[in-house]
Amino acid sequence: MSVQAAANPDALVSPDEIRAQFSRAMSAMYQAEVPLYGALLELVGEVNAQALAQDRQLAARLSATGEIQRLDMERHGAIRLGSAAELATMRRLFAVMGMYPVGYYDLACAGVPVHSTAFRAIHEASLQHSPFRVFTSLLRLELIENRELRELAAGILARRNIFTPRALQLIERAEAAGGLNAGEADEFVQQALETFRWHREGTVGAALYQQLSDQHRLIADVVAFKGPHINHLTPRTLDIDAVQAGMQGRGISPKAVIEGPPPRRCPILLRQTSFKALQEAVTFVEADGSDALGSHTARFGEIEQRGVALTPRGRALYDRLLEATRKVAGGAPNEEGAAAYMATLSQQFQAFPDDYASLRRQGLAYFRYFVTEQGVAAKARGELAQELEALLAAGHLQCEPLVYEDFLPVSAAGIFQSNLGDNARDSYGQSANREAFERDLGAPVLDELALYAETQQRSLEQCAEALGLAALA
Ligand code: OOG
Ligand code: NI
Repeated sequence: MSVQAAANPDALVSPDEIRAQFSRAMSAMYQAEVPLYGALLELVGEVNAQALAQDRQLAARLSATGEIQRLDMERHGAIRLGSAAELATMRRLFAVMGMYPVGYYDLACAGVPVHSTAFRAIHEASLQHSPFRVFTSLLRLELIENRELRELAAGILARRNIFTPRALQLIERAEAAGGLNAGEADEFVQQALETFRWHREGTVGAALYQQLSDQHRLIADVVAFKGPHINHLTPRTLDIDAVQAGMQGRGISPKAVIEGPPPRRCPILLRQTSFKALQEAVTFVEADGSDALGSHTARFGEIEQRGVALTPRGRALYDRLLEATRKVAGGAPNEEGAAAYMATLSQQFQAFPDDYASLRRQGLAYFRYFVTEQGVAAKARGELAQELEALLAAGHLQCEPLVYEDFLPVSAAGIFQSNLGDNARDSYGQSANREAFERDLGAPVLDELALYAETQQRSLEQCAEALGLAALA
């Protein structure tokens, strides 16, 4: 309990603190549920320590932005929801922890019948406190062709309740009171955790499970279970190639291809790789109450390396080069084509500048600006440069890459597919439907590019103020 809470038990706990607490509780639960996740955390910890020891520049950069302190607590999770009502309540649950829906991801075009958003903190100070995020997908039952099965699935989903009654009460309490006190926050974290827990017992019989799974494995994963079990938690590494190489040595076998951009000196956006979903024993419950043993594969492990956030211009270049790579490679990468794919990817991305100065000058990436000691001294001497470029050149200001906090649709599709086996299909056609998603969510999703631009702008304003200068642009 904090000093403040001890003095006044009614004082509200900050949503950032509730999120940090929840993120720790979630990680502990998942380590107990999936021991391989614990092994992965260990490996990532070792690789990160080594990367920092070997690259002093990297260490200095991460210290300047504060990322070094959040590195060990950095993780994202993913869940899949079954109905509009579940999504709308989930939005309210995450809001208690200061997490808001950012971005819209259409996965149907890549053959996965869901669309998604990412719940996360949106201000740099909150992200610094806890960067925890959850990639949240909503199943699109309307994409199931078989009408009878579609209606059956909708009926099953309508009858389940994925939130505990006390969690719902505490959400209402937080909304009415503007937050939760320390006692309520503790209880909220425990109650919210229940929604993401793995349940061994299915909600349907073995035959119906098979039928759902034959339509799409993901449909069975959502419809045949009591709740949206967390399906992976992903730590952040500073060297994904080293972790990928180290995984085999620990009996973890990763997918063949790392999603996202190729290895670079200056990492951009996000690179991700996963290990295959585990086959887990489940119990199916028949209509007559008898049960049958079966198995289900859903939960997996993933690691990621985050790089600088790109501007709309940088993102357009990224999308173009990725598409060109896939064209040359003849589609999404598979196991046999992995090496050739990576070679093509690296070749295509030679067109993407790989030093921070060019990324900044060409308006391809976002940065944060900081006043240096020389800047403070120059101000005291009255010798301060006045313009941004001159301030940077004189060493009065320093800039650091702004880290990408979101996801990538093509990568996400690759992660989904690596866990769906051979019955994955090509596409559900052009069926992105952001309006429907926002209607179901009960709110618009935020534009991630606007958030990065705001953070960059705030850092410029802080520098101008600290140096007593007119606005910097
Ligand atoms: C989510 C897959 C996408 C990512 O990090 O892009 C993902 C899921 O399997 O539910 O995890
Ligand atoms: Ni993920």
